Amino acid sequence: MTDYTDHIFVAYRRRLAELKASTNPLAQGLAFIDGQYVPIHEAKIPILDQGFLHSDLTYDVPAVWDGRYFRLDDHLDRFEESCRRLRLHSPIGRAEMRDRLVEMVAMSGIRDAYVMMIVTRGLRYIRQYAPEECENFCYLMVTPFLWVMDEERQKKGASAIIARTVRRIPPGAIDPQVKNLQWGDFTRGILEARDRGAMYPILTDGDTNITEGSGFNVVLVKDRTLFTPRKGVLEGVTRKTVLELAAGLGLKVHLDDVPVGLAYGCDELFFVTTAGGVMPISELDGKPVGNGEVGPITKQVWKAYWDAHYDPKLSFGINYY
Ligand code: PDG
Repeated sequence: MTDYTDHIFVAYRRRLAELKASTNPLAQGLAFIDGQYVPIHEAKIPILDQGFLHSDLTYDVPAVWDGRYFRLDDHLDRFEESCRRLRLHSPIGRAEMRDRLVEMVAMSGIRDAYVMMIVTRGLRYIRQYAPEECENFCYLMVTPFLWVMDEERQKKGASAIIARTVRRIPPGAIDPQVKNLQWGDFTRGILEARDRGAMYPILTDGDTNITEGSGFNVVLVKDRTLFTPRKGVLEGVTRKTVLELAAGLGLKVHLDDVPVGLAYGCDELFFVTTAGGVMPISELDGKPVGNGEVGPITKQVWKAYWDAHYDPKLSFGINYY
């Protein structure tokens, strides 16, 4: 029986099998640290880096799909803006970073990659913390593609909860538009989800609106309209892609506050992230979303999203060695 995801997953599984059989020593990934390329499993960070000691860093994650970089410049734009807001200065400039990110994928031979760029505050002794005095560090990383939701769950839809033991950290404390790894709230949300027999948490803003979940934006579908929060969330590139595709699918977009009550009454619900694409949710707080199956709009969006990876306006091919 064919499934709406098959045209993507069948070819992906073939490429994954080729990667597993590869004799390239970088096929499991590589990192760029302190001017050197190293195989991913040998890559280490210095313990005095404030990125580790204070989570004083920002990062971004673009992906490569079927040998093509997807929206790399959008990720670099967001990354530059995140660095600016935190007053971080990458020791390598944008053009060099871009070239290295392409080169690293080509060196690894990885056709479907999860790519990470991180700028940290840099080295400083434990309590002698003066952010303005640090020389910032840059780390780049390429690994095989990661799925926040596995194939089986993408076909059937997964379970989620709206967390009630934790809220999303407020923008006045940590700005969610700056991509960060301060996952304290998300981790509590994931633990609550497990306690309640579900996979994924959605966090609220503590004021009856939905924000986002542990590494993804949230989109609700009601009456052929996509609802997703305007503020208090990372402005995801996947979400941007989905919202751009919406008009072509005959869908309206509502970018504003999204009250929790709307989630309980929505027709369909899905999450979006680079590391997994469009992720259908079929159960919320123990009850079916819609009829409990992956809905028709989610399926259309899923297909349009993956097809967009071959659009030359959004992606470019990598010349592998
Ligand atoms: N919101 C948060 C908090 C995120 O971390 C991410 C991406 C998104 C939204 C979606 O943004 P975009 O569409 O630009 O990818 N997070 C992924 C997954 C992290 C994980 O480990 O689960 C990432 O950083 O790779």
